[in-house]
Amino acid sequence: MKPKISSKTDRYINDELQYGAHNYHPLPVVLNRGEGIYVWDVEGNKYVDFLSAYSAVNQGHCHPKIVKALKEQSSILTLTSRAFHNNILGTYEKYVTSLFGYDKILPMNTGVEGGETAIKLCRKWAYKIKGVQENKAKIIFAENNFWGRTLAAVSSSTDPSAFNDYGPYLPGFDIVRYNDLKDLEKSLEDPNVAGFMVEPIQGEAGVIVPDEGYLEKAYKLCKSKNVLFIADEVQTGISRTGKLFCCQHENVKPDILILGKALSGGVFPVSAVLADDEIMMTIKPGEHGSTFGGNPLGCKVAMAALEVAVEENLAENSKRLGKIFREKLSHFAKKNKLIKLVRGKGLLNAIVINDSEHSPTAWNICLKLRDKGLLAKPTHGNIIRFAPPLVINETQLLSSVQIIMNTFRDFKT
Ligand code: IF1
Repeated sequence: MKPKISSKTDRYINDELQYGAHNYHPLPVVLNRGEGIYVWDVEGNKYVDFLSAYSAVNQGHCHPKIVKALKEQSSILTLTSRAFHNNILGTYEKYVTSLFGYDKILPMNTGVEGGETAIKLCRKWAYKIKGVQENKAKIIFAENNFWGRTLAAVSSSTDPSAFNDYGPYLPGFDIVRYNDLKDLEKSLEDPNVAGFMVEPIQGEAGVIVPDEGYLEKAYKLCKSKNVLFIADEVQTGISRTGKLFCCQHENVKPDILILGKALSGGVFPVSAVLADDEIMMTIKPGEHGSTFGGNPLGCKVAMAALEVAVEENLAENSKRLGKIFREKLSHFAKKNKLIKLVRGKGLLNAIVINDSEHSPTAWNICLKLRDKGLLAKPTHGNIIRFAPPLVINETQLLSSVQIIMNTFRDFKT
């Protein structure tokens, strides 16, 4: 059934077009409410959210426990800055470092600030501990990486739409092919290499899952050259792929772990960098930080969000239902020529469409999915990411899979 679209939807969209920067091209739907796996638009249409704000609402929209933490703390103390201590930060730091198994945490706000912090830590460690010559530290990234929109992030990008017209770029970055240990080994021969920063599964690139053992072997190669293994788990972390964080699938403990998005359940911008003392203590007082980093409100929200992930066994649910999702759709793909393949881990999955990456097919399929009550969005061109909140149950997943199959079955290119 086609959703009701009225002048109300158009009015909201037109206001954004008139008064807002045009730095996005959203699906034409105007949401005004979210609860659990569902969102509603201004016309009253209900949708199951299969994007989860790019894996930020793993705990479901407006999770009562997280909202309660936000409401309570917001009327007590929201922000002190780090000029003073507060009664929440240390408790939060103790909880998170114990949960993830690290000596220390450096609290930030957005995922990209987490990436920036990791790079600064890695460079500082290279000069102070590894003994790399000042300003010579190199950091390796994987082709098709995505870790945000800052100048450092776009300086390491291989996607012209991310870096075009934003030069001059930050030096000291090297690129290797993802999931290619030979390429990494060659790049690691440079004695100035300080770190290798990589997503355990490449999200924006189209949910690219590396070969079994890649992360562990990459980690060992880095250790053999005294290079830090930095895992960007902003999108794959917090139970999304079936473990608390994705590197755990291969028993890899990253030297630096970057978290964001669902660290706060999508309620408040909270990110974090975790590392052990040898690395973390290279940054001295006054050498890094941010106004909101470690604010009591964000810390309370993040503790509630992590407790939800643990108490509601979101990783187990993600692992079990993700398997069902891929099995059902891979079977369906055998008799639907529009689907090239289905891939993913846990409830981070994608369907690769049998069409050029410049074709509008993926976008048009997402419009049809919207008409059938499911929201998803293409990553690059011909790939549609499917990442529902991890609180989804089997019945809801199966009915969502049915919507996806019906949409592909009925789609006319
Ligand atoms: C947008 C993409 C996803 C991330 C990883 C760090 C960050 C992200 C692995 C930075 C952020 C977001 C950014 C958002 C859309 C979304 C996205 F499409 F852009 F690429 F998820 F795949 N590491 N990803 O995925 O975190 O600073 O945004 O909090 O910029 O449009 P952030």
